[in-house]
Amino acid sequence: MRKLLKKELFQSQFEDLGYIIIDLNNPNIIDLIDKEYHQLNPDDNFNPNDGRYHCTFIDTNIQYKKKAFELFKNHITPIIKEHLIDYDLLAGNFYVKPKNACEFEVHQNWSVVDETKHTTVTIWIPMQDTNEFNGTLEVIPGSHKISKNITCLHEPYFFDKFETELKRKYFQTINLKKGQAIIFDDKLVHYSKTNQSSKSRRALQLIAVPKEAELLIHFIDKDDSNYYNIFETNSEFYLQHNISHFMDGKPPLKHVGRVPNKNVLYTEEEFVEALKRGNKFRKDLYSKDSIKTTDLTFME
Ligand SMILES: O=C(O)CCC(=O)C(=O)O
Ligand SMILES: [Fe+2]
Repeated sequence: MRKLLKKELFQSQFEDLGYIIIDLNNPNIIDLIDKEYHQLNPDDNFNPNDGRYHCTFIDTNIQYKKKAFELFKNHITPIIKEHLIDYDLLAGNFYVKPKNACEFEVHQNWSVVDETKHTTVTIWIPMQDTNEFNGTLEVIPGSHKISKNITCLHEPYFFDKFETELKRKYFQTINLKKGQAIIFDDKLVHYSKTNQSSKSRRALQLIAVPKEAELLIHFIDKDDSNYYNIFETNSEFYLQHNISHFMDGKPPLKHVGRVPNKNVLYTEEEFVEALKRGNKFRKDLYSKDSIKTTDLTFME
């Protein structure tokens, strides 16, 4: 896996922990984004009911999604350029948690490239100070390098058998000030708790991908769950669609490959062991030479 962060110290922190915390070079962008945010009109009004949260990708208003993406491109591209080596913005979301909105489930972000070759990252930027009380992000340091499961819609996570224990023992709360951001490996296990404050907790999530990576999305094959189907994507796909459009696992995209489903569920003991051996584990996982997508069916 190639180097991705320009600063040496950040690169080694990222490899070790799966995330880094940065101070924005220009903290005023949050106020600029805030102004533009108030001009946007998502169908759920940034305030879905039933204790849910707003996520741009899930919203049904395509015009809103396009405007939000323009805003992200304008304001976030300089941050990507400053910190990451040859990365592009793939997609962006506002995550707005109204007061009392529910917990965001423990998860890893979707696999949007061939993860045996490339690392993708999320840049998460809060629009106010965040802490445990208003539902900030919580992460498990080191958890980005211990599983080669493909992450996608409807598939179990490697930790599903012991999620309660996971929440009780292993998370670290990421308290951020307005003007700071976390950049994390999309394989890092993370979640956020209920917003118990009286205001909405607002944040931006930007997904950045290596320029050289082929952009993919994975779906379990509904006819044979021993396999994944792989489709080609691009930024436009995330603007034009939302999850409800491909519940059947058959998105309107070019089919580019099929790989065996080798996902495994760990026990808590295996998870603890894997965390301890994380560095070696990652080397073994990612030392294979590049494989073309069309060859993936033969992957061990
Ligand atoms: O904003 C949140 O609470 C969740 C964000 C998240 O899951 C992400 O940025 O990948
Ligand atoms: Fe996430």
